[in-house]
Amino acid sequence: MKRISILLAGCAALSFSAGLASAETWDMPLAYPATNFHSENAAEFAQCVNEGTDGELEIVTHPNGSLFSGSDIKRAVQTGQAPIGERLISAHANENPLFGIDSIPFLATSFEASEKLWAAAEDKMKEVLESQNLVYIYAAAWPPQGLFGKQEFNSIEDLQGVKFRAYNAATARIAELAGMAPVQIEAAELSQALATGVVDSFISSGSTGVDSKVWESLTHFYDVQAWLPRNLVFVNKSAFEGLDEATQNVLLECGAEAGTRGTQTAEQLTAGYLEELEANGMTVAPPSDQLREDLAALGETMTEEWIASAGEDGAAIIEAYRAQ
Ligand code: PCA
Repeated sequence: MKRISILLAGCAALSFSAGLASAETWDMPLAYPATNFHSENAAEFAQCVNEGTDGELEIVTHPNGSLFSGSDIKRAVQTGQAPIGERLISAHANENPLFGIDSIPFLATSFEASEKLWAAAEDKMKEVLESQNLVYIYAAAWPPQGLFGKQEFNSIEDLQGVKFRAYNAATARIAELAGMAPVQIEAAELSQALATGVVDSFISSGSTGVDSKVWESLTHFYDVQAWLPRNLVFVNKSAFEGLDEATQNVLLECGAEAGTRGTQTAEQLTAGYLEELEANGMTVAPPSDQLREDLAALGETMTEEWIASAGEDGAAIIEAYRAQ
């Protein structure tokens, strides 16, 4: 009896491994909620890959930091714990200043400018990622970044002492320069941090404002349009190299489409997010001249700091961007 069950178990194991050899499933951690446009775009990308490979490579997205928290996604993909993932790349500017190129205040403030900046930076970005065991698949922009709060901010003076949520080195540096106390918080924890008073201000897009229903805690949104950060999708290099060429090409082609589609969607949705903030009772306004001037001065300081930290490669990208 015992022998028979061992034999049966052996057969089951054999047929199971034969199935796996022909089709693979990749879990794809995402940091933002399922209904966020980046997450929806990633799901569409996954479907494109599933269809393009006739189900040979199935990508399953896991939104809202459910598989890995946002801050752990990049490392998870680098080390092969996850084969593919999406991450706000500027959150890793401490590893390489190049990752922060999309978050230099007031360097590229429109979708058009953001596309130009990215075009100037993309090759170098691919190179740096490759040196970290990652293959670049696509990047998509967030809507322009504005300032959220629960009081009027008419100048940088009004920011003094405010508890400020940061999501990368640039937002932490802004806090520091403006005399605020920065706390690093992932978007998935933002509502809670606002509700419990851990923070009461932050810089982000209307998209994240809506995702986090910030009107439950905050009252003001200043449409500063400071920069347009990007989410990047990358694959573990060994996982990528383990695929046949046709499958690699499907990933890259679906990725190219997803990058274009993601940024276009961000642009189409930008105004609607601000309307939604307003419809939920928030004051949505452009910054006062004084606040704009104060933030612009801070942006100049940070641009200089970035160029100094990013060396020749950084300077070359800025030059190429400005020459376009
Ligand atoms: N939302 C993300 C990053 C940029 C954005 O608009 C966030 O706040 O975490």
